[in-house]
Amino acid sequence: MDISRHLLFVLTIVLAKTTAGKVCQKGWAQFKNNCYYFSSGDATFKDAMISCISIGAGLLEFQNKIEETWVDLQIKHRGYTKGVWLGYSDIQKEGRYVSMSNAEELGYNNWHKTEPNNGGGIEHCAAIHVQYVGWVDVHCTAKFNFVCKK
Ligand SMILES: [Ca+2]
Repeated sequence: MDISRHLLFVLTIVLAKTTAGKVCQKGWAQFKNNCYYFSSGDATFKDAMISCISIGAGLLEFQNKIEETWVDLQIKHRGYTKGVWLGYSDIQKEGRYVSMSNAEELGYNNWHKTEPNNGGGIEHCAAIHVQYVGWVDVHCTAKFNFVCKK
């Protein structure tokens, strides 16, 4: 293959990849440019985090309300009854919640009106509580469902 044909070939592949966008693997749901894995069982915050890392993803963190609304619809249909872990923790400094992915303070947040309240002085992990509107902080060894995002 001469050089111009070779370049055309490469360009075609690059274009095809860009225009096709991201396609999620089997077992993952897609929303815009991200893929989401919804757990079938529950786990502690640490085990949920490890599970997500082991499949090349991270615990769920939200960019905005639209994304949270989509996830909320998914978890309602999956019949999650307790909660869903979020990749946020204040274990380094009480009351300062940061993202597990970059240790930065949250941009978008949706805390329940009385949360985070560090109940009993032992709540350092964030979750969506299915029965509340908004997020709560809870004990990190609680067992919740989780969503991995990549
Ligand atoms: Ca709490």
